[in-house]
Formats: sequence, structure tokens, C-alpha cells
Amino acid sequence: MASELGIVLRGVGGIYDVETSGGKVIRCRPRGRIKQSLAILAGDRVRYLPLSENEGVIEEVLPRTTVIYRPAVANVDQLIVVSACARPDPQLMLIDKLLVLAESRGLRPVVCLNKVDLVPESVPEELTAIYERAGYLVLRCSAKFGVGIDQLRRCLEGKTSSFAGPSGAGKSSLLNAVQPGLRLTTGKVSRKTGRGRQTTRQVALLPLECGGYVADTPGFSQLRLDDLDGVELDSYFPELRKHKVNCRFTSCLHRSEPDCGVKEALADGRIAPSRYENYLLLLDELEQQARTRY
Ligand SMILES: Nc1nc2c(ncn2[C@@H]2O[C@H](COP(=O)(O)OP(=O)(O)OP(=O)(O)O)[C@@H](O)[C@H]2O)c(=O)[nH]1
Ligand SMILES: [Mg+2]
Ligand SMILES: [Zn+2]
Repeated sequence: MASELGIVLRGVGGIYDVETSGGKVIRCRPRGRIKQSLAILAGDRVRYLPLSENEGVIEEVLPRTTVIYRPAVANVDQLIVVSACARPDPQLMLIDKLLVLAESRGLRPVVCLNKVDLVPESVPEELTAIYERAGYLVLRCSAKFGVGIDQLRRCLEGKTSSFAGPSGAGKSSLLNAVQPGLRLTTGKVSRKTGRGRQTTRQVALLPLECGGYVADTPGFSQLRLDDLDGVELDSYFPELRKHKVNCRFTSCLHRSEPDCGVKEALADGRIAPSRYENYLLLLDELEQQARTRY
């Protein structure tokens, strides 16, 4: 039998669900030599040899257009950074790190603010202002009340996207609202700690009825930006990238250098203070990492 092309939807214990070009899902094991050389991720395009109606062997993983490891997905076009407006409270640093991750890996970042029903309107408005000023598309949703779901669906339509964000933000709930047939399991947010309960345990790429795919992913709140160089960090903040042309020094890191275009833009409100502060914290973190690496 000739080999065929498919897309990995998920993997559990070394067995992968592969969607065939005909839209069927078959179970595949990788050939030994692939098993050792690289991890196969949800979203990977593979060449497999069909063994029976619903089984096959993965022979080759095709080159990836994009890849990120937290969450671990390959070939996605967009990263939908999900944050609740409350329960759990938004973590701006995590949002900014995820945006940097997307920018640095060539994924289009989108910000999705969920649970607008739990807070006064001013909360999503202020958060939206931060990220729209940076140039990002910001969606405001309530999975519970169906707010913003049409807009989210339009954003996902025809593309391959991945959700990312803390446990309890409502990633699975949003996807259930976009496509009720998915019936993804959702979990309660703990009253005591205000944190989610890690309900989604693994990455699963889901084919969408509106066309395209979306990965539901496990929540996390710690993210380390490895293999990034501090000097290139400003290029992953679109609003810093825009204003650094006005810096006197091309090597300006926008800390305390004179005639800094970024600090000028910050002073007159064209850059949100939280974004600038998180840039500085991340810059310190990356420099620290570089010093301890050898
Ligand atoms: N009030 C309100 N609650 C919501 C909304 N969206 C989700 N929830 C609730 O938030 C809790 C967590 O939702 P999940 O969809 O499981 O969150 P998740 O981001 O998938 O979490 P993990 O899988 O653990 O990463 C559940 O109790 C949901 O019912 C919303 O828009 N408003
Ligand atoms: Mg989930
Ligand atoms: Zn500068």
C-alpha cells in the first residue's frame, strides 16, 4: 500500500490520532526511527502507511511551518491568548509572554478576554485598551452567555489556531460555545485559591465545522522564554518596534538611554505602562538567563 498524508490531532502514550485526507481518524504508531529522533506534536503533518481501515504507521513528519512547545503544537497560524477578566484574575505578564512567544515564532497573536459577565464593563475596556494600543486584535467574550462567540468563530474560520492561557480562563468553554458538538470537559475554578483545576490534560487539535482547526490546550501559568536574545526582545513588542526608530542609538534597549523614542511614546501614552514594565522585567530575565547559560 502507498503512504498517505494526514494531520496529527493528538497523541497519547505513543499512539497518535491522525486525520486522513478523507476526514477519517485513524490510530497510528510511529516507526522506530522517528520515535527516537523527535516528538510528534498535535498539528504535525505526517506521511503514514495505512495498515487497516483504522490503523497505520507514521513514516515521516513533514517540515513544520511553525512550532511552539508550551503549549506544544505544530503548524498553527494563530495563537489565541485567553485570559479571564476575573476568576482567575488576569496575569498581564503571562499574556505578554505568550504574545512575545507568538511574535517570535511567527504566529499571529490574538487576545481573547473571557468572562466579561463577571466584572464591570470598565475591566475589559481597560484591558482592551492596553492590547489594542499595541496593535492586537482583542476579542471580548463570555462563554457562559454567548457574548463575542460569533466574532471568535470568524477569527478561527479557515485557519489553524491554538488556544493558550491559564487553567480556568475558559478555553474549553469558549470552544464548546463556538461548536457545541465538541463537548469538551470543563472544570470549576477553586473558590479558595481562585485557580483552575487543570481540567484539560493534553493538547487536542479539533477540526472545526466552520473550516480550520483549533487546539484546545492545558492551562499553565509559568512560562519561560528560552532561546530568545534580550537585544531582540523589543522587536517582539509591536509598539516598541514602531517607536524605536526614533531612538538616538540603534542599540537602545529603552532603559535609561538618552533620546529614547520608546520612552517618549510611553510618556505621552502611546505605549501602555504595563507593557513597558513587562518588557523591562522580561529583558532582565533574559539577560539573567544568558549569564547563567554556558
Ligand atoms: N462566569 C463565567 N464562567 C465561565 C465562563 N467561561 C468559562 N467559565 C467557567 O470557568 C470554569 C473553567 O472553565 P474551563 O473552560 O474548564 O477553563 P480552561 O481554560 O479550559 O481550563 P483548563 O482546561 O484547566 O486549562 C468553568 O467552571 C466554566 O464554567 C464565562 O464566560 N463566564
Ligand atoms: Mg480546558
Ligand atoms: Zn529606546
